[in-house]
Amino acid sequence: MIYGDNSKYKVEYIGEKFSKNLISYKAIIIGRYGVGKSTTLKKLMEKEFDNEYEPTMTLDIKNIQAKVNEEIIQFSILDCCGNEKFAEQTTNLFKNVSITVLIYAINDRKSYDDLEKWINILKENSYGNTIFLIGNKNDLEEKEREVTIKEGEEFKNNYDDIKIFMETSALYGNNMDKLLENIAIFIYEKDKKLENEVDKAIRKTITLTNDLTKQGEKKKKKCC
Ligand SMILES: Nc1nc2c(ncn2[C@@H]2O[C@H](COP(=O)(O)OP(=O)(O)O)[C@@H](O)[C@H]2O)c(=O)[nH]1
Ligand SMILES: [Mg+2]
Repeated sequence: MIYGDNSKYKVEYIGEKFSKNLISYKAIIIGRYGVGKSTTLKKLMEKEFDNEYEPTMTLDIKNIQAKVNEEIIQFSILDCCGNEKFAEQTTNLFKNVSITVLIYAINDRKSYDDLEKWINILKENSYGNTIFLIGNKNDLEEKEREVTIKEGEEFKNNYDDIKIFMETSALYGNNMDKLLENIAIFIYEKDKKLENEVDKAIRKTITLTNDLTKQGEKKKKKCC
């Protein structure tokens, strides 16, 4: 889907794992409070990795490895706080992010109206970041809907940085496999582009995931 046809990719999930010898790419989940960020991460992990998930009040980070076309890739997914103030204060979170999963809820107009604000925060604090736009809670009845699919598509079409738009239900799992697959494929393609070995070596030393884990533990900032 991300490159028109995902059938040329074979994606297998290895599981929750971190290896120092692989570049770790970073994905972050953001959006207004209550849109389903934590539920999305929970469902992604449950669905593909059969994990026990314990929700946490602090920043949640999952390190994931997958094989795409027989090549092992590694990425972390961060469940961030749905509060712009928190996001502004912790702008380090957005540094070196490869993918932002920006979520609104289809029954929450405010969460859709807030999207531009989030994009501005991202633009100010990250570079080369690709956005996957998600309209969550599409299991709800039509009468509860406050944002149409067309509006989601239109928003996506207005921003070059947004590569994907899809509606999901984190509660029931609709499109969760597609979301994870697209993250893995995007990371695989990005990894392939990093052909310059020097560039790779520099990036390896960044070991963002470690830094962030430490940071999260130190600060014990509360997440919404
Ligand atoms: N109907 C429906 N409810 C959802 C969905 N995803 C999350 N929720 C509910 O929305 C509320 C907020 O979800 P949560 O993941 O905590 O939102 P967060 O603040 O963005 O992390 C919870 O009561 C969830 O059960 C969904 O896809 N459909
Ligand atoms: Mg949450």
